[in-house]
Amino acid sequence: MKLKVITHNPGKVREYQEALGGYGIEMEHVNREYDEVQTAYLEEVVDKGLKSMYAEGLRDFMIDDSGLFVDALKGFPGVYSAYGQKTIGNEGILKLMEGVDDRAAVFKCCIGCRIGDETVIVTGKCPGVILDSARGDGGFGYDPIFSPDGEHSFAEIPVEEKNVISHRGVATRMLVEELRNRGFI
Ligand code: ITT
Ligand code: NA
Repeated sequence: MKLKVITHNPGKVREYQEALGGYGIEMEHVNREYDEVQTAYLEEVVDKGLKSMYAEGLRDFMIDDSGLFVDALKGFPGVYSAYGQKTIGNEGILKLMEGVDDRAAVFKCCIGCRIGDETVIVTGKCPGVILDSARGDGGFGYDPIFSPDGEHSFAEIPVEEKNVISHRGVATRMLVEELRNRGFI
């Protein structure tokens, strides 16, 4: 089966290929954007995105809206994570977190998939902490400042290891489960 991944982010496509390739799903990168509604919920962004692209005539595709939700920042950057990355970046988040004791944060990934007439939407989470400084040069986005165990950042571990625990890894396994239940794989 071939699934189009609608994203500007090749890092996501790499992670999906790594996670879903073994199930005979081939990912095809479609580098474009879709209308992202303004809302506090990733699920709503994904649901609306699926509908608008289906209306455009797209078939057998998936999107993922993800974000880093920092407790001490009341969930910021959250649904604004892409904007936060482009503007203040990792240095900006570290600055906002200077001297803050509560370092807790959670990465969330909502995947929406439309195959034939069926829609699957799942959300995976990965709790962790914001480090004091950026570490590692792997991964993408907020990976250097996020640590699932308080020690290593996501940018310091190989993608196969990140997939085992990451929000996207968790969401991907939920997606596989759903696709299996519905007989697609
Ligand atoms: P598309 O919307 O085109 O798919 P994007 O990178 O803008 O790509 P999101 O809106 O889903 O994707 O991502 C929100 C931000 O969160 C973005 O800046 C990413 O860099 C960051 N992000 C998402 N998943 C991440 C991960 O696994 N590790 C590090 N940062 C991540
Ligand atoms: Na997005």
